[in-house]
Amino acid sequence: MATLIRNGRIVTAVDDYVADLLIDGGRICRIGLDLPVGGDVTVLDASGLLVLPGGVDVHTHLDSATPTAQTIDTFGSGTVAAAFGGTTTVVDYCTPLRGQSLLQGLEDWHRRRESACVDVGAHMIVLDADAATLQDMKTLVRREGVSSFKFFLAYPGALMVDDGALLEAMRVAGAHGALCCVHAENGHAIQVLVRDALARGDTAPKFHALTRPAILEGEAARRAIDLAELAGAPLYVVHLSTAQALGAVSDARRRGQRVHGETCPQYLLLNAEEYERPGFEAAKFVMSPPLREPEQPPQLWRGLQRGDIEVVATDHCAFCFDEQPNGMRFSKQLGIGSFNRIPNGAPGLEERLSLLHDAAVVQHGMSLNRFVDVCATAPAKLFGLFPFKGTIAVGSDADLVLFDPGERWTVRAAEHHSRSDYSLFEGRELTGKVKKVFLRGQCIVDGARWLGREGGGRFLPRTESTTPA
Ligand code: DUC
Ligand code: ZN
Ligand code: ZN
Repeated sequence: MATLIRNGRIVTAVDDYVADLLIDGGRICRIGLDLPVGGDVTVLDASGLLVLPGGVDVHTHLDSATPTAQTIDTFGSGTVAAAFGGTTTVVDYCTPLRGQSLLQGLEDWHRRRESACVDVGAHMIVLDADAATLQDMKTLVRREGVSSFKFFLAYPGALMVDDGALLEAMRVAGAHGALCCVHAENGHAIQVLVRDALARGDTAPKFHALTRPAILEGEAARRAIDLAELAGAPLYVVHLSTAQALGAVSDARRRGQRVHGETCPQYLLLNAEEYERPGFEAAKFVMSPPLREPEQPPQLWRGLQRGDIEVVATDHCAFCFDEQPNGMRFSKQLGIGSFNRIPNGAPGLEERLSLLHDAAVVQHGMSLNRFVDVCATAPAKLFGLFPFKGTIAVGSDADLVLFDPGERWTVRAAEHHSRSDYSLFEGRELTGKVKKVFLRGQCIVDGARWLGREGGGRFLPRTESTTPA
């Protein structure tokens, strides 16, 4: 059944105009003024609403084992949250178990992602660089549609790769057109600071942040950038949270190196003052990198403004605060008495578009085009999904969001769709709300009503990045 969206204000990364849009067979098939309607077409009036491409969130950890706990959102629950927030494409990090091959890790990930309700792709986390791993990396790019890899410079003994392995794996990625993603924090140096803090009896959640200083993000980012240059590989630095790491990215870009920057709403909108909350409450904000001193977020805003930060993703890595009803395995309570056992991460998939619209467009004067770019188009291009995803054009997937730019609402965990029992942004008033969401032409969200289907999401095999240097 075809659908005609009438009179919406269509916004892409480059255009902003009022027109009608015809969806058929899951694709956008016509855009124009006063399009004629046949009898079998559902007509929807979108006057006063923005018509945006479905959001593309390229940084999530759904149903994933982390060094301290299991993330609480399954692909089912996490992608329902995504959909209600206007995100129709998720690229999730597949974490293989230690000792498991990358291909086996991907097979397990595919089993878990079957419940996805929006379209999903996978990045592969690489833990070492033995011959089998390097061979699997090539197979992943050529055969499995996994065209990006992530390396952790933090979490020694769990996820961290050493510099030699990083260089070797980056060489393979670079030679096969894959993008290298890096978590930039110096894991060994952090280990020393954590050991000293615990020895002093400094066990409260705020010591998580104090043992992961900004300088160690800057150091790791510079190191990763230098090694990527040596390896001839393009680099994408995830979740930038400091001027130090951003400076490394900006310097490299100025030299002409292919380095891209991502940040997340929490680093733009929150700061380390959250760690002063009483009792264990501060654990809600324990994530890596941590929230930073109040002088850092304005620097990230400047990085976003000048284009050195191209993507805003969520790093949705959700846990519960309370033990009940989902059990200790998913709970921040694991870290009572030792900050280094608090699961690292927080929910955020559902609020990204509205938070960014409110903070960037309404408060910081960002254009709607750039808003669409950082939330959908740039990530789709960088991660080999464009033009099927990330834009509104004839032939593109009909992943669309009808968005009311004037509606005010308040973030409440009690109303969100993640299985996490809290929100980093609880009580925040936002301007701009998702009204309807289409996934390949199917309306999956209509106001507060869920019309999607568990398993209705498809796997997205990805190609090389289409973003020029
Ligand atoms: N890094 C991430 O990218 N996500 C969750 C935790 C972490 O350290
Ligand atoms: Zn990370
Ligand atoms: Zn992450």
